Amino acid sequence: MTRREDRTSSELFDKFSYSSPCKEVIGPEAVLLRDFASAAASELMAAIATVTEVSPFRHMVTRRGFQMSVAMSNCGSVGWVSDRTGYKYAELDPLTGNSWPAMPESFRTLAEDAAEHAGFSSFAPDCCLINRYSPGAKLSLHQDRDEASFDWPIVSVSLGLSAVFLLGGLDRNDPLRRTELLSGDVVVWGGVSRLAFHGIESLEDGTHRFTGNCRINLTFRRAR
Ligand code: MD6
Ligand code: FE
Repeated sequence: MTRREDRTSSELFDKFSYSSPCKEVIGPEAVLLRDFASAAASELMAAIATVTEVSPFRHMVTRRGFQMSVAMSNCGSVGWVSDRTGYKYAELDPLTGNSWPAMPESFRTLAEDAAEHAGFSSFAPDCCLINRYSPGAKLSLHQDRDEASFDWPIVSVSLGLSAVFLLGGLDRNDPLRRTELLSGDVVVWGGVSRLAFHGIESLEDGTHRFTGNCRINLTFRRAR
């Protein structure tokens, strides 16, 4: 850890160059805001229940026909979906044939505040992908690259059971940094890390007061 006196003034003014108690740098322009969502967690859980009554969690299939271990839903003006034609953003929920539920205000406010806090101003997400991990579920190393522009950051909120987040570089073979994400933690990344490879290790068994035996992740993006 660099001592404050050791830093050059340009580093001090670089909003991404140093960690503070609640802001941990985990990569270039990638920060972990520990506990940022904890105060809102109950409200978020209630909103997740409301959204998923309308657009239920489901296991999507990949282009190759494999069923994903993570169950997913969405809210916002578009939703991220995967099927035998590939990955895309869709205005309608393929399961219900209706629009996705609107993004709850509690979701939007949290995502915009987190982005601002991390140094990305004016983030206006139009999609929130809701991921549900049961023990054994995982997300293989991937890039988030289905959005129209990579100029906007991604805000990722963890609730319930903890998980190990893997963050690499722009090349699939770059070394991975492992970070344990706990309930209430928020990861924000963009800029030079926007297309970094990342994933979630297989979820360990456990019980959490908010979610029971699962982890829920909210991933906010500007898709269009
Ligand atoms: C998850 N997150 O945390 C999966 N993508 O369950 C992601 O895939 C992700 O956390 C882009 C940016 C941040 C993320
Ligand atoms: Fe991702």
